[in-house]
Parts: sequence; structure tokens; C-alpha cells
Amino acid sequence: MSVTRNKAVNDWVAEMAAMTKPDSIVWIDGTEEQLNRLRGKSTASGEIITLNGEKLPGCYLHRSATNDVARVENRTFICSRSERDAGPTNNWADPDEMYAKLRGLFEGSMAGRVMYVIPFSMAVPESPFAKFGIELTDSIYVVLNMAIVTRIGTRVLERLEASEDPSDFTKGLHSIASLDPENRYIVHFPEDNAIWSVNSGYGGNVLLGKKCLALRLASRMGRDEGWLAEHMLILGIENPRGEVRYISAAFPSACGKTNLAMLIPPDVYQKKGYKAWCVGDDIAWLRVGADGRLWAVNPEAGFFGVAPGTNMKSNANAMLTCQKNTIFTNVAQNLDDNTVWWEKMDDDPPRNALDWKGDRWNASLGTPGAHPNSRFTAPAKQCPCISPEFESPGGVPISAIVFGGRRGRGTPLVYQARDWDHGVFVGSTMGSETTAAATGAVGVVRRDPMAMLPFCGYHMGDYFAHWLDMGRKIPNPPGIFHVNWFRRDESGDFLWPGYGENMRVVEWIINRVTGGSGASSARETPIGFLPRPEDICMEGLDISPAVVESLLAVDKAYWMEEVSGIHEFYSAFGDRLPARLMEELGALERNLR
Ligand code: GTP
Ligand code: SPV
Ligand code: MN
Repeated sequence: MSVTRNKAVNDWVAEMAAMTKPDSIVWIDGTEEQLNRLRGKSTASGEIITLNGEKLPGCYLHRSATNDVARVENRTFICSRSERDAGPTNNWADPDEMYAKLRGLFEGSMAGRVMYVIPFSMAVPESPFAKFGIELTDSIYVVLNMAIVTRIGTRVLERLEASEDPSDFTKGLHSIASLDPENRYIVHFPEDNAIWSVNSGYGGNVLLGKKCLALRLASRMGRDEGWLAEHMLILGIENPRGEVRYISAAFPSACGKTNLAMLIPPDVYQKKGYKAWCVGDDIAWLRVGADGRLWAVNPEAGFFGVAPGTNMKSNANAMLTCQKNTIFTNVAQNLDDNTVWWEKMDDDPPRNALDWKGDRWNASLGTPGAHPNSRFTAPAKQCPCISPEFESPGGVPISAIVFGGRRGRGTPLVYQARDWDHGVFVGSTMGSETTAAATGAVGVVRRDPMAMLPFCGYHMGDYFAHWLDMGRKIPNPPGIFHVNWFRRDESGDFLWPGYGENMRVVEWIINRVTGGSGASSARETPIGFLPRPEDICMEGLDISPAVVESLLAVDKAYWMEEVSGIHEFYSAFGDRLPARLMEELGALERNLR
């Protein structure tokens, strides 16, 4: 039945099948014919629902179990041989004990079901940076999503077989099992290049190429091999002279990456000839190029984007991307025309609908129609502003790295780090309000270094050291910045219009680092370089000077509070915290006094 001569692959698939005991095994070849058969099977079982073929051709709706709607950080483990290597920010268990526990859960878990073998590649398989994996799963929903967000099929198996080491692939095992939340585990075994995920059927828990491989395992590969795997979007801005500059930006989950990645420049910019290009919306792999610059590749092939809040005003490109060949998860279903709806999609909620749980629903009930972490899975190539460099094997050169969080107060709209080390300090101390992308409380400020708290696959102190070290290896490093689109006024409204208007801040950033004679100016403050109100173009924007003033102010009392919060946060890393970062913290404190 096997389709490859790769012994390492065949042996492992046989071993996993002996444990999980599926009725049959189907190898995913990546053809439309096979995917269509699976869509048919999945609609017949009710796992996915076919949507209106005229309004949303090739689109499906899936409702996950109501207790299975987000990543589960408390059930996600890094089972490295040594506990120290997982560090204080990850859950750890002894790998042998964890394997024993999980074997119990996987034993016979696919009985009566089909095991699908999905060969996948993160990055185009032809790229020298591509990482290959195989995911075994008993969920067609997972197969159909993986077919969108990664490159799958026989061409990956062939590449692997022809590669230097055909046993060098990530071994991903997933079973929805009984969906028991008490026995839900997302477990990484870095030394074995393996991921075992059980009792979930949702997003980042089960699309093993995405957060599990492309961030958690890849971050550690990057440390060993001298590169960075980051939770970052990649955006290209083309100026009126036709020059394209790229930035990569790390914001925590549901904090605006997809939106910034697909930004539509405001009218004043479009009239001048500015354009924006999306290279990636969630993950970036960054390496030092032969030219001494930092280059970024998007390892994914599609978007798994947040639906609520997405509309023709906030993100028209995302709306246009998900009009066909898209899987919607946990949104509302409009029964009048069999389309989908979510909060803020438009001002016209359906009167006759089912909510994300499948219950009869209309807006007057006061409950949400879509889950706050409902998502669309759509091919990146359908995005109207997808970059011509999207599949470029070597990626794109990065002029600026941007960190950002969701901070209702204090943190200014934008500031620039003085140099690479200071930038690493800024990234390492990022704070952000939690969102619905993970289970747990929403709106609580927590430290989320480089937006990687849930995704760093090794000791975070070592991760900071690796970032500092990378700075020494990049002859021509990008500038490092911090942004905050989420400041609020006393009544809780956002002070900054955000979305496309973020272009104004992006322009300031790019001209700080590549502006030449047109470089944007700034003032030096205790926290870094900030624009004065007149340094950011506000043409065509209705915003009061007082608001701009407050968005660009440095509130010393707030920053002193930050200093003590950072002291406390850093103390968890003990002797693995690079001394350089304590020096930066000392410098911030001195600057403020
Ligand atoms: P993940 O896919 O979870 O990693 O999220 P993400 O970082 O890609 O976040 P996304 O762009 O999907 O945005 C999440 C939420 O933030 C959505 O509800 C957006 O409408 C909202 N949002 C994005 N950008 C802005 C902004 O500039 N201002 C404001 N106020 N809200 C924004
Ligand atoms: C995130 O939570 O950062 C996501 C969604 O991008 S998931 O794939 O579920 O991780
Ligand atoms: Mn994400």
C-alpha cells in the first residue's frame, strides 16, 4: 500500500499504525481528485458543511467541539531529555513517562477510522531551507486544512526520498481520539523530531506543521543551525520609485499580524504610488544572507486567520481571499443563503442562522454568533496583495523588525531601539493582553517575549542569548522597533484608528532605516527613539493633535512600573538570562531617573 521506498517513513508509519489500529491507511498524494473524494466523505459524515456554491465556491464550514476552540497552552509540552532545556516558560515532562502516558491514549485510538498519511513541506520543497514532515491523522478536517496551509503530497515524499538523509523528517502523530479535554495533549519531543497531539481537533493544536513544527521545533533547529524561527508576518512596502522594502513583525496571537500583513495604504499613499505586498501573516524563518542582510521566508502556504473583526473596511484583502476554496471554523451559518457570518463582518447580522455551536441564533439573543477565535483557512495565493516573492526560495531581505503588543495604556504608538541588543531587550520584555486565541482569561497583561511565549521550543533564556548572538552574525542588521495599535481612552475606545492607517507608522519605520536623504526624524528618549508628532504623516487623517501627542508620549511613572515588572519577569530565567539584557534593563532604569 505504501507509495514510497523510504524505509524510515514506512517503518514509522507501520509502527504508529500498529499502535493506533486504524481500519485502513490512506496516503495523501496532494491531487485535487483525492481531496475532492475526502471533501465528499467529510460532508457526508457532517464533519464539514458545503456552503453556497455560487457565493462561496469551494467553501466549507466546520464546527469544532465546544470545548475545543483554541490552543491549549496548559496542555502543551516540550519534552526535551533535560528539563532545563525546556526552561521555565514551557510545560515539561520526562519524555519516557510522557511517551508511556500517550501510548495509552493512542492505543487503538484510530480503530474504526482511517489513518491519513500527510507528507508536508514547510517552505517550498525546492527551498534549501524547507523542512519536511509527515502528519498521521484520523481527521479529514486536518487533511483539508493541511492541504491549504502547507505544501503536501507525493512531491514532498519524492524530495525527502532523494534528500541526503531520507530519515530527516518531523514525525507528527495526531488523533482526535475521544476529544476528552482532560486527556488533551500537544507534546513535542525535540530530540526525536516528533510531535504527538491527541484529543483535540482544533487549529494550532492539530495542524502540526504550523505552530508545532514551524515554531516550536524549528526555533530549536534554528538555535542549533544559526537562524531564527519567529511568530512574525512579512510585509513588503513598495514606494513610488518602485523600490520594495520588507519588514517582519511579531505580535502575539490575535494582535494584528494578518491585518498588518495585508494592509491597504490610505488614499494619500495610494495617490503617491505606494503599494503593499503580503509575504506571510504568521510565521517567518530568518537567516543571514550572503549579502550580510537578514532574509525571511514564509514557511506556510495559506492563512489560518481570525474571522471576527475582519471586514471590507478593516481587511478587504482577507475578505477577498476567503471568498472561495476556504474552510471556515466556528463562525455563524446564515441559513437564508447558506453563507457565513461573524461579528463585525457587516452591520447586517443574519436573522435566520445557526451560531458557532450549531444552535438557532439571531443577533437579538445577545450571544456571539461566531466564536471569538473562529477562523478562516484560505490559500495565500488567493490574496489580492500576495507578493510576487511569496514563494521565492531564498525569501526577502528585511529592513526592520517590529515587535508589538496589545497595551491599553502606557506603551507608545511606536519607538525605535537604539541598536540590535537594545532591540532584543525590547522584544524580550514585550507585554500584551491575552486574547481568545488560547484558552484561559482574556485581557490580562502578560509578558510574551517576541510573541513567542507559547511557541519557543527551548529555554527562553537561551533563546534571548541566541537572538543576541544572531546580531553579531548579521553584518547589516535590520532596525528594531516596537508598536502598539491598541491604546484606549477613558471610555475604552481605541485612540489610534489602526488597520490601513498603520501604514503611516510603517512609513516612519522604513524611512528611519532606509530613508537616506529622506530619512524620518525622531527624538531620543529614555526608552529609545520616538517620532515627534510632525515626523509621522497625518495627512488625510482626522485625529486631534492632543491624541497624537499622547500616543507619542513617554510616561515615566508607567515605565518605572514596567522596570519592576521586567525585573520580576527576568528573575525566572536565573543564570540563563544573558547579562547583556540585565545591562539593558539597568540602562533603562538609569535613563528614566
Ligand atoms: P493569530 O492568527 O492568532 O496569530 O492573530 P493575528 O496576530 O494575525 O491577528 P489578526 O490580524 O487576525 O487580528 C486580531 C484581531 O485584532 C482582529 O479582531 C482584528 O480586527 C484586530 N486588529 C488587527 N489590527 C488592528 C489595529 O490596527 N487596530 C485595532 N484596534 N484592532 C486591530
Ligand atoms: C495563533 O494562535 O497564534 C494562531 C492560531 O495563529 S493557531 O494556529 O491556532 O496557533
Ligand atoms: Mn499566530
